[in-house]
Amino acid sequence: MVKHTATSVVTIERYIIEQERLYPDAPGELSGLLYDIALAAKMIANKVRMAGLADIIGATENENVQGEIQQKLDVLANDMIIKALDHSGRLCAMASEEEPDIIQIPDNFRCGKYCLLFDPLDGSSNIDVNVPVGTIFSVVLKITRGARGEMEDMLQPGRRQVAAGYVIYGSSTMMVYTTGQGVHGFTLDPQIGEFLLSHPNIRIPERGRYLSVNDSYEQVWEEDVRALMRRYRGLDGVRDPMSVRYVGSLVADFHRNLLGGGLFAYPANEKNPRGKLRLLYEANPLAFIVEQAGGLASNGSIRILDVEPTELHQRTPLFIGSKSDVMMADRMLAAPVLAEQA
Ligand code: P6P
Repeated sequence: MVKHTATSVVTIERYIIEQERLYPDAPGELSGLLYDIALAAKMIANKVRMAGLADIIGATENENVQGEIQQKLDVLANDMIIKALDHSGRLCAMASEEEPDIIQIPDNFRCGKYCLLFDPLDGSSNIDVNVPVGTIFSVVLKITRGARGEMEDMLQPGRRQVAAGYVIYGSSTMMVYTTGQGVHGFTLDPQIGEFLLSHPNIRIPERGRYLSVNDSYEQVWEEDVRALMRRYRGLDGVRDPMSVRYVGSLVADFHRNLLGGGLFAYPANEKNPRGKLRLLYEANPLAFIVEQAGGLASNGSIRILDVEPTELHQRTPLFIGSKSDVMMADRMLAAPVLAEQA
């Protein structure tokens, strides 16, 4: 495989093809699926960029963008992803944070062998205050017989993923993905409408600089969680103190920690007894990415990728990021299951 650096001009399409060549028997369907997701990401980026202009743009007489933009952006993003992928012939079904049930492929389109699970626009409430938001996606192979996807195809543990990624709509738009051969980041050049390789082979530092957690739940955490957060802050003298960086947008917090080293923690609490974040299309894809980058992800007792799903929208506690910091969580919160696997 050609070794790329961030200075060579490599589009995401070229990179996907080069990765596919590593596996001659790969039929290319997964590559096509990743292109389609990159296309949907460009369309969503365009809408997210214009969100703040809805009132202004809407004032012109013939623009319908105000209605389109003012339609909740996460619903708009959801529809864009479905429309960009439902006719590709690569999917047997989809599942979205915005839809209660699985999304079937229309009868007039061919079914494929992959399932796509996604959160179309996580953290969308942050758009009004210009905080970065993101799209998160997970791809698994169909395991049931027949052409159409079934719930059983969606309820697979994260270790069965064949691809995962996210798009962050921030100061620039980036798409970061893995197919199990490392983690690669692409930055959208809006002038040419292409995602260009900017972060080849991302690796997360072993120890985190940043702690991302919402302290307002401190009073409703279990005592072991409180002790863990004191440790991350260096208050019990075991670890050097981490700086707290909490945006309140999962993809933004995760992305910063992936590049700079850190830990994102969303423990269970009285308000969210099973945690807040969704297993199938938030925790699982980010866990696949972080492990491919040398980090870890846990629910506080076992590896996220080993959690056996039972419901499409089930939630999970989440500790994800630098390996030594996630292992610290697993030592302090439960029997050290993760330590043997690391
Ligand atoms: P809290 C956004 O609503 C979100 O789903 C994630 O993007 C974010 O990490 C989390 O919730 C923030 O939750 O309870 O701290 O506001």
